[in-house]
Amino acid sequence: MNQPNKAPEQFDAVIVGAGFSGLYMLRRLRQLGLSARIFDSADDVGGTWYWNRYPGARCDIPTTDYAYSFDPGLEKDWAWSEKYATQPEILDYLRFVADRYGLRSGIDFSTAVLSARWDTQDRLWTIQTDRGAQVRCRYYIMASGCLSAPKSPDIDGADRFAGQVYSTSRWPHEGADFTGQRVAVIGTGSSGIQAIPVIARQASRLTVFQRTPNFSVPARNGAASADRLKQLADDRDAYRHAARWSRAGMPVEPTDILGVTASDAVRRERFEGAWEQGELFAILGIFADQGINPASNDIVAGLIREKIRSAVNDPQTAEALCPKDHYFGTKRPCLDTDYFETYNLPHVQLVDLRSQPITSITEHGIDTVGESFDFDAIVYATGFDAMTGALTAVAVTGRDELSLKEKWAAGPSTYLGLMTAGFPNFFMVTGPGSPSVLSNMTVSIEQHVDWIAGCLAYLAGEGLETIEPTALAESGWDQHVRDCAAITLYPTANSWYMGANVRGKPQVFLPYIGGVDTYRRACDDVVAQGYLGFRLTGPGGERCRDGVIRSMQPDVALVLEAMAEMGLPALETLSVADARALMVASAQTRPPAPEVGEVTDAVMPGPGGDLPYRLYRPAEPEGPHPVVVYFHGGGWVLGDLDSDDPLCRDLCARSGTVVVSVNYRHAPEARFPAAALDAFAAVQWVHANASALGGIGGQLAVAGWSAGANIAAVACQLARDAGAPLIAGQLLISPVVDSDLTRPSYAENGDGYLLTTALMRWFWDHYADQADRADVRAAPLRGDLRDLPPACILTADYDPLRDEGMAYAAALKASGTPARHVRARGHTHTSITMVGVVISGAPLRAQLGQALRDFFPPGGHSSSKPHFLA
Ligand code: NA7
Repeated sequence: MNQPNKAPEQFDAVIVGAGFSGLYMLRRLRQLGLSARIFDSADDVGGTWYWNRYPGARCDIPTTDYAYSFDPGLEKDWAWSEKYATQPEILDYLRFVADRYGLRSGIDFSTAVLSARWDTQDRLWTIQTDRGAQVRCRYYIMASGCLSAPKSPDIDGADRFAGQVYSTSRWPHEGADFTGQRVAVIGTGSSGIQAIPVIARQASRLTVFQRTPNFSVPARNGAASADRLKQLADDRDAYRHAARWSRAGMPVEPTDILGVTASDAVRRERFEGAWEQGELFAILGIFADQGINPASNDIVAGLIREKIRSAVNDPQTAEALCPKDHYFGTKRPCLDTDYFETYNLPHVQLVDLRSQPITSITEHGIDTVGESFDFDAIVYATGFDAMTGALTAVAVTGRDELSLKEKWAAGPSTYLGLMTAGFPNFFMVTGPGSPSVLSNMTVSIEQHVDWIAGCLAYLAGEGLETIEPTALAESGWDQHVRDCAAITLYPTANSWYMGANVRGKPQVFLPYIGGVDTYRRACDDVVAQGYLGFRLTGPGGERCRDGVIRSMQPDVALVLEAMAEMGLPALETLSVADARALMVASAQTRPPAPEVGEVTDAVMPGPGGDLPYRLYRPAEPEGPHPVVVYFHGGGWVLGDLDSDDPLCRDLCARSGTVVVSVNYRHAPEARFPAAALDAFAAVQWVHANASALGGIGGQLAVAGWSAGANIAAVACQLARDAGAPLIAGQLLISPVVDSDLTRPSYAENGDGYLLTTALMRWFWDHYADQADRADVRAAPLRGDLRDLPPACILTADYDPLRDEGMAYAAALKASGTPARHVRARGHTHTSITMVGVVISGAPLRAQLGQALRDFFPPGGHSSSKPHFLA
């Protein structure tokens, strides 16, 4: 208890947790000359390795990599005995570290932090522990682990069982002897899968209660990989550097082989190689697309199921052990030693809770539907309230009485997974929104600790006292975390990554899946930009450079990076012929385009000669269909029927319309207004021949991308002026609608996003004389916008043409023409068209497909008012 009148002890920082994170944090703070104290409820160091002492407990990242790298001397003085060290060995290592750096003197063991409260006046945290002591600190750091708050098993009658009860995450220090006992294990995650084969060696009968079968790979434990040891011996620094800048915190070279396009032989060879290696990041990285493409994932999952079936003798048990309800990797896969083979032992039985659920736990054992079991011991391997459980277990109260639990009621919200708005000077090591559990934890921990230490050093150096993220920066990061997850298969699983294992927990994808390297770059960029998105205060005043660190869609950013690496010449520096050849060559590397019912090439008459066209007919519903006349992009200079083929297929499949893609005349051979006149002629011809094309008479819309959208918009104006044909709608994707290259979006996005200001100028120069550029057939924004077909206009954030597209939507509306604006958030001019490559474009293309459908009221003739505006 605090002595009356005795002021609470004060530190620069209080750290919760004496595991990998807390120990290194304490060392770093001491190096900065800051006073710091760790509180830990355990009576020794170790964190997760203190508590999880169940039989068979090991790390599932090779120990060469699952270790600190901050001190080469430490690495020299510690040698791991195995590829995957056991829990006792890892605990010994952490004890060794604590002693080596004299950290124990800074730790209060057997002391749990109950609450932490921010005092706005004093700019200090008040920490209350279960020992009665209160301490105050400037910085409050939760180094409490991602998987440290055990989840309640949530099973009826759990407190009635009279036998021995064990939990893998709170294993007794004296161990457990199951010799001759009838033992139940509930749960088949990593803990269960590691413990089951070991418990089976002692128990007289072992019954495993499995809710969800899990993918598991043989760990092939033994000596550490000779190759890795050699790499470390040869150049430790290079190895550690590569790990820090890798996707997952281990120096694994990512593949660019796609599962969907690889031959059977390559698939098998890569799979068997990873299976033999016995490492998680190997099996998770067999194909570049296995985490995002269901078909690719199915290949890996299918091969693992083959292995399970061949390991387990009883076909029914094997089938029950085969995971089929989630994509491989979307729940944490496991590494095991003889797990599946254990089910071949006569005294081991699997109970599949999906077909035989538990009704209750009884005094003697477990009752399931149709069967009762008696046990001497029950082992719960039921997992954790992951990532947020330990953080919200402490009553953290920030500014304005804001409680962390309340703030996160709908899911956690953080800036970089490091801090959260409303809680000044409150840091999380590997918090939600950081790579953490998807990475090699030790690498992520060191990065977070180093970032926090760097931040505190900066504050001290600048005479600042508080740091807190802004609401804008935080919501931007949350959005980025969601965007990264959305392009993967991960959110489809009922996993603890999603919070789905804890009843009532909001289901959001908790970790950052963009990669350790990408994440580290974001953290570094925040610092380099003067702590972008943070509000810093101190006696010297307040400073804040507000902003969002990442707002581009992650797959768009990857495409840009990949293209930059290819070092292709800028199109406008090439001759027209070479630019066209480059476009054709790059189209050849595209993934397979979506299937449609039928594709036919033909020609139609045009004002300057025949115009080639390609007709896409949907597989369903049965025709006739409404018809969409589509014009490809390419600045009136480039592009052809192939260039926009994937997009046409996609639009056709999504909208259920016949799409007629027309190859109009190109500049410089045929300059303005040839393309526009061809477009209008094509619309007239398709209208006149709709039935022969399998279309519904009178149900005609136009669509186009970029310069193709320019001539589509012009065709609508010409048709209106001519009084025919009646066009039901215009879908304009990132349209060119004006020749003014001075709008802000040109200044913001004119360089670096493929369509550049220089390229746009090159296009205009080839297409139209200066005098013609104000002509409404070149710049439809300058035309009369009344009585035009309803429009759907997509604009992309990172597009020089963004502002003119938005201006067109606004001007149409102002003129009484119905117009819907679709914002392609985080996209570039081209990314939306990259079907099968830029996955984040799919929901937008779904909106475009729906817009086309909406132009045509179901079962009726087109009216001037589309469905979505009715
Ligand atoms: P996990 O991976 O969350 O596994 C918990 C297991 O317990 C999992 O199979 C659960 O099935 C099962 N479970 C949880 N509650 C129940 C109930 N009520 N009834 C039956 N089965 C239940 O935790 P681990 O400790 O194994 O591993 C955690 C991480 O530690 C691991 O990923 C490594 O990173 C290290 P479910 O899948 O939810 O249906």
